[in-house]
Amino acid sequence: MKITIPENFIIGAASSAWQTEGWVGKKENQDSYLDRWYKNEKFVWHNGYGPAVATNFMEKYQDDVDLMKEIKLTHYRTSINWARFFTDHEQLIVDEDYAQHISDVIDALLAAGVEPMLCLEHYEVPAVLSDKYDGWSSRKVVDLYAGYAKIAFERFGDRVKQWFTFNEPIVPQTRIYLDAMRWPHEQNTQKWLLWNYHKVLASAKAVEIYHELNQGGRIGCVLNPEMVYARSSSEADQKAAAMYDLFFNQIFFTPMIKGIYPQELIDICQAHGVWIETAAEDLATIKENTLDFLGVNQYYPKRVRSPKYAPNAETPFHPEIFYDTFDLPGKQMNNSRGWEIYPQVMYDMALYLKNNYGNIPWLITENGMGRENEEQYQDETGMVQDSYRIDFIRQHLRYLIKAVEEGANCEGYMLWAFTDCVSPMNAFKNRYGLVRIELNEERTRSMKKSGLWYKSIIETRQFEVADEQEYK
Ligand code: BGP
Repeated sequence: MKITIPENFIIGAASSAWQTEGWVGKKENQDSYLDRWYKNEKFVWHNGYGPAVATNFMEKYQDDVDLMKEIKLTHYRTSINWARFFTDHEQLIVDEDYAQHISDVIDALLAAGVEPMLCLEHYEVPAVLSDKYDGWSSRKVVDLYAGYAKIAFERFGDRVKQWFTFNEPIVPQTRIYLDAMRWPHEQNTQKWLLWNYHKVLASAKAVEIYHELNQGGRIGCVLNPEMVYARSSSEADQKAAAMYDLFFNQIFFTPMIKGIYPQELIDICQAHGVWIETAAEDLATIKENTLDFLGVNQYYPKRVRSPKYAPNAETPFHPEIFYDTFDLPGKQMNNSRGWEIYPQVMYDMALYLKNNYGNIPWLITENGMGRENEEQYQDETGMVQDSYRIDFIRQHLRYLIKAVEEGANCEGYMLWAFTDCVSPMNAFKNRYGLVRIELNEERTRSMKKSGLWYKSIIETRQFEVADEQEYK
């Protein structure tokens, strides 16, 4: 079947600063939280690769921009590395070398006909602020972030018209404080809520500042809601899905889009003694500064059932007392990443936003397929014949476009990622790019088959898709 891409629907690609840049030119006090984690627990990073070299985008960005031009890419999202943007993170003294790099990247993109979209934080919180203030535990960090946002808008807002306050703001504290699986291994549900809240507040402050500057663009936030599916229609399973949605989706959607916190969330957290103190003035900032648009990272469905066992009273409160993860028999898998493949998430998420959040304008800011050992698919010319990635994109795009045809306000699809890049812990294990990166000293780039296919859909605004797809 032939699918036509709607007019003005963006077909873009994404990445982030810390996952590409590398440390060339990085100064002593410019570690981000990620850099610090890499230094402290290198053994958890696949084969020892990490942010230190990454793809060496600092020195090689023009190569990437040339390849973007070659496939006629029109939009590219990356982030500013907050930790590298200042030489003094409290006095807000800008690192002019790094700021010049960002400016050069923006100019190079624009010269190639690629619109830059910038995110202010893709987990790059400065480690000096983690040390001194315990990161997002502190209200002070919210104000420092707001100061940073203002300077970034002032410096680059003339050329950058689409901004994001955060990428997946729920993720670090969920891994660190809710699930305690990352350094520094502290389980603390209340701190998880505090970090969530401070990021919502920081985002609202950035929105406020951006609007005051009146630069003629728009500002959103990249969230990673999980489309939740209950195992069955039973009341208990439905409740499990609703609770998961409340604790992991509504917790950001509702304050950022509607300006308020869901009362049910507050009530449950209060009943379990983990709710946080909130100042009336800050709640007013959240209320008055909702997002202009939304970025949605969407990779896989979340399937839940009602819990099999009663909670252990000695275990600290965790929302998982309301659900167990459900393993659907026969599901299709991306075994490299361990994620289920279910392209209908695109359609279902689009309708969820339409029905629950006033059909706010949004776009897919990430979706993609990380695959291990891609060298086995290199042909005699060295090109990776990644047909599985093309099939994956086709099916996801098809469901997204179906939702657009039914009135969803989705403005585009941005693939993760333009080039292969570093993942937290998995490093270069799973490759996501349209462009392959060799792990040699030069970090040589080469176009994959999917890159050429992407070019063809950008040019023709059409693609073929099979009714059924198996992902091999
Ligand atoms: C998203 C992140 C990206 C990227 C992607 C792929 O959650 O925003 O930074 O890493 O996931 O996931 P992973 O790298 O864990 O395979």
